[in-house]
Amino acid sequence: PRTIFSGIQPTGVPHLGNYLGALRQWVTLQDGAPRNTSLVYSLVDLHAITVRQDPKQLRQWKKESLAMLLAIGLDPNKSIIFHQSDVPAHAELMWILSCQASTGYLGRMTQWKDKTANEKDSSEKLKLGLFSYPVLQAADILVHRATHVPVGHDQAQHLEFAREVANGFNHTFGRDVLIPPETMISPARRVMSLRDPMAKMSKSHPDPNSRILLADSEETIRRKIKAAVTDSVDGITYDPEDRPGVSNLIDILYHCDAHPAYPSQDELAKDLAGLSMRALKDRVAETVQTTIKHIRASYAHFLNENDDLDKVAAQGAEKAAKSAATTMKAVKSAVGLI
Ligand code: AQP
Repeated sequence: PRTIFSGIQPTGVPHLGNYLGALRQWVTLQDGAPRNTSLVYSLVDLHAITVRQDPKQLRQWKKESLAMLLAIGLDPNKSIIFHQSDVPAHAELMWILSCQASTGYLGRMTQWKDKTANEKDSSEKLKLGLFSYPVLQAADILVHRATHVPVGHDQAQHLEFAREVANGFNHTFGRDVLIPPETMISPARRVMSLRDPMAKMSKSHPDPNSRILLADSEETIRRKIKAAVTDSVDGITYDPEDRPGVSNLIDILYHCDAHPAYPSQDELAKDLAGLSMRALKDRVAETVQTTIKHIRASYAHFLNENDDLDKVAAQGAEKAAKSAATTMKAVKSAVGLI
């Protein structure tokens, strides 16, 4: 049997990078799943609080993110959809795994190093939760005995850590309690920021024009893509190294098509070679609009269905708690807690 697990932080309406890099794959996996597959998708609110959040804002974001998971096509009858903090086993397993995890390994995580490099103030301000973020992520995955984890490329290192933790635990306690999961990276590995094409598109970047949200209006999509940073070289070519802005737009165009009509971005770029930058941007905006317009409409509908959202969350939490309980029993027994 296969178990798919993945998560997204409820820190704002998901963007095009989240969609092409992860969420679209969640839906494809759900819709094409053979009978013996379980699908578990979490809004990882405990991860969201590793940086300071405004409580009112966080509550609103949790609701919006849940509405968005339904809008993209996740079906609560086929997938378990739940808020991470509703299932205490995640945090409980995290503690047990923390007692196994090496601080040296955690300190080498790129995300930690990036975030600490940006933190201009003293390390007094850096929180333990941010450091141990990958341990919680490992617990999320392992507690549901996930065999496959669909994520964007930025999570590959954390997944490697999760495998290491699972193998380490099994080795220490001499039995195969935890399952080392396989990483599934989507073809759209890394959608870049529209304002800084060397950085990934992210929810937390201070400039809202750096990302396209799945709820953006057609006009907003056009405006943001028009303002995307490119270059002044004549003609269109695909060259991520030297022309990151243009190449990101080509990547977006290429990956918006779930079954790309071209064998590679290079081939697509050859067909676009004669276009002006403006014409390329118009074409990208049009394609993005076509890709997300149904999601936007569906999102507006689900956002107003408060009772339905509460019901989905409650049912999801109940199923997720059941899925986690089996693992917790085996883990506690292995460690000697029961
Ligand atoms: N730019 C991206 N391209 C491809 N995949 C991406 N993912 C995120 N950004 C890109 C994938 O989306 C899933 C959810 O990730 P997240 O909740 O961490 O989203 P985020 O936008 O990365 O959020 P933040 O707030 O900006 O977080 P930080 O600052 O931690 O990056 C994951 O599968 C991720 O790979």
